[in-house]
Amino acid sequence: MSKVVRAACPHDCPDTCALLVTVDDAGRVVQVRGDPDHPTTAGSLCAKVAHYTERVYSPDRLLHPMKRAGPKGAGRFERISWDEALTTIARRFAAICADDPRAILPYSYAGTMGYVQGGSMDRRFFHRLGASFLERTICSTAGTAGYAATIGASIGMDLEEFENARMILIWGANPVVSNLHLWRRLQEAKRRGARLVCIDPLRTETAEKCHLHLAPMPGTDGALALALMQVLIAENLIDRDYIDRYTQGFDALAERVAAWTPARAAAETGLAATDILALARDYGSIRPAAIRINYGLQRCAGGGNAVRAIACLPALIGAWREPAGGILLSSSGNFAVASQTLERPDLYPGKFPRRSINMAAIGNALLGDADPPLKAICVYNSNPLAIAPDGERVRQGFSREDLFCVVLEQFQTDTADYADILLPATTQLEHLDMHRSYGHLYMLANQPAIAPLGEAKPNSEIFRLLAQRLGFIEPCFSDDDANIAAQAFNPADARSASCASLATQGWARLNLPKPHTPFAQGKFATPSGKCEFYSASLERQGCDPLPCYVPPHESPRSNPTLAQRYPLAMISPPARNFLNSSFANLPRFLQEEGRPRLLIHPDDAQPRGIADQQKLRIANDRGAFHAWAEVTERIRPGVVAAPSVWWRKLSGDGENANAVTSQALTDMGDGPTFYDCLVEVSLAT
Ligand SMILES: Nc1nc2c(c(=O)[nH]1)N[C@H]1C(S)=C(S)[C@@H](COP(=O)(O)OP(=O)(O)OC[C@H]3O[C@@H](n4cnc5c(=O)[nH]c(N)nc54)[C@H](O)[C@@H]3O)O[C@H]1N2
Ligand SMILES: Nc1nc2c(c(=O)[nH]1)N[C@H]1C(S)=C(S)[C@@H](COP(=O)(O)OP(=O)(O)OC[C@H]3O[C@@H](n4cnc5c(=O)[nH]c(N)nc54)[C@H](O)[C@@H]3O)O[C@H]1N2
Ligand SMILES: [Mo]
Repeated sequence: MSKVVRAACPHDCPDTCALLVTVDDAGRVVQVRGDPDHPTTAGSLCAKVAHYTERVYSPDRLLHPMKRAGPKGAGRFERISWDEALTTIARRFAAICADDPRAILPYSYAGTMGYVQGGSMDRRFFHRLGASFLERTICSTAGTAGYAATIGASIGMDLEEFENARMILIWGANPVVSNLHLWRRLQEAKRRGARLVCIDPLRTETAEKCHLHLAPMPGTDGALALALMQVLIAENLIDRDYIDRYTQGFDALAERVAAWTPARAAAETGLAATDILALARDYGSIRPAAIRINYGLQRCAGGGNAVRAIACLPALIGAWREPAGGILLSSSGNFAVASQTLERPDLYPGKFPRRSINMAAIGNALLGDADPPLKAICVYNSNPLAIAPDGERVRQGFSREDLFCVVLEQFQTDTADYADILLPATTQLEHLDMHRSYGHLYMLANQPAIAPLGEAKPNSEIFRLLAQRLGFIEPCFSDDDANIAAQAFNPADARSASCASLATQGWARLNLPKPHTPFAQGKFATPSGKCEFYSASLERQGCDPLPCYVPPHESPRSNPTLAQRYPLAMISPPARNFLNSSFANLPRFLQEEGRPRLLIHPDDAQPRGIADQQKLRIANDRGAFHAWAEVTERIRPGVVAAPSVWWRKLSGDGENANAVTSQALTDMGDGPTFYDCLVEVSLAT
């Protein structure tokens, strides 16, 4: 008899789908499908996860512990036992700790977003060890900080309400590719007569289906937002009553934006002033008005302030009064995650002051920026050799002979090639986990459907075993996965009231009213409880109390000298068939993507003698990579786009788009600036 197991998609995507996994009598998964009853998933999956069995049963899965048997990076390994692997790691870590444990760094991100496999036993282990803390900045911290300055927390519109909006701004977001289950709602809104506007330097699959597409230069969204506010205020398209009751600092904001005429913003953004004016008038008059922003727009110098400014818009027009009005960046702040219990930062021994390393500058940290220097790195749930900026520095850092490198992986990634000890990790169908979402309002439980393949172990188990080897006797190190899962959501918090039913039902909506209109009566999560146009707490930290425009580090306008040599602004947004660098090694998805591409406008291609499908070299002072030309008007002039993230070793010349991206950080949140990157493009020789 086959059985159906309730699971959750673990990947770094706002949709966090509820899965139904069918297992046959022989204990083999035969189908993974979307739960038809889950309101967001609604029975459909993206093309990647619909073929999940190809990932789980891939012949390329790592199934045994291994140690390096060749030079770093060569990818030559020999099989060892778990005992040898764990003993080696424990011995090396203990030796480093005798001196200063901060020389050890965990490096992890969202390969799985589950709390059991990515936010509990691992953290407990490194905290107790006294290792360096990792600032997990690689994706969203700029936008999160900017949003929090205005709204107070990662709380916004309910995704399920978008279909009722009549004016929708899709801003730095490409839901057709990266948020499919929102896209369904947006199409429904369109059918019901909503006006859809997309703001993106690239005419994406999403932009193509909107009524209007505005293509600004990357990193200039802050200027656009300030100009929209200028028009709204100047033309009195604002909700004075909402502003008076529920916001703080309106007069100061009005003064700040007064000079930001559409003409001024046009010069910064490369948009037409008339388009900016028309957009402001539409946004100020059509109700309900919803904004979907995504992290695409905050990967540049001014990313924090751009999000901060955009987040002011709904309060100005009183959009929050209606459930289908407001803005959504992330829903993660709605969940009562018991992070202290899960992660136990209190276990830090305290012999040395805490030291943090920013994962977005890992190249520099490994090459001497860190004091005390790093002697060991333990990578799990991440593939820094492919995804971290300034790839050549990252490669040099991981090539250090004196660096002890442990990697927990499902596949032989670019990073795995640099491991001294490589440990096989289970996939979501083989382990237990507990999830929240950053797009919708449901908690999800993931039950293991099958036994681990080969000798693979869950991350949680690997860190539990390492804790034993290092003699950590605190009771939290004997928690099994079910114990940890039960600790994930704080049961004392009213919002998690439904979490008791999670294990059996697979998912549960947070105990929030439906419809959910979080800020209809103010109650923002800021210190003042109001929507803070003006932030006194940022002022106290020496920051600008009002949203401002921070130009890109690298753009023809902000850095004309650099632009003489490198005139084109490069973005490297998600490729549809990859999820960051996950899935980018599996035949089906590689076949779909074809080969690394660079989208370039005919006006930029022609003077460089570039024709469609020719092999290109994309370069700046940091490095170079190769891709094949797609000459198209879908990308605006002055900008090129390299759909990402390719594995380096599968990219032909061993380099991907991160060869040219920089380790410079954002204005708020210390985030990476992947899309703030000048390059020159030429025909490959
Ligand atoms: N298929 C797929 N889905 C994914 C991912 C994936 O790699 N593949 N990644 C997941 C992850 S990690 C995340 S963080 C989320 C969100 O993923 P994001 O990386 O935010 O990606 P998108 O939502 O695709 O939106 C990015 C869009 O912003 C545009 N953009 C780039 N620079 C700018 C700019 O300066 N201004 C404006 N207005 N737009 C700009 C890009 O052209 C792109 O179309 O998606 C998740 N979902
Ligand atoms: N140029 C460029 N670079 C980018 C981006 C971009 O748009 N352009 N996007 C950035 C963004 S938004 C993000 S979030 C980062 C993402 O960067 P990462 O979080 O590093 O994401 P992935 O590249 O998907 O790598 C995740 C790895 O975790 C592994 N994994 C999955 N589940 C498990 C598990 O249970 N156990 C273990 N041990 N391993 C597991 C997968 O096999 C995979 O190799 O990349 C960033 N890099
Ligand atoms: Mo991300």
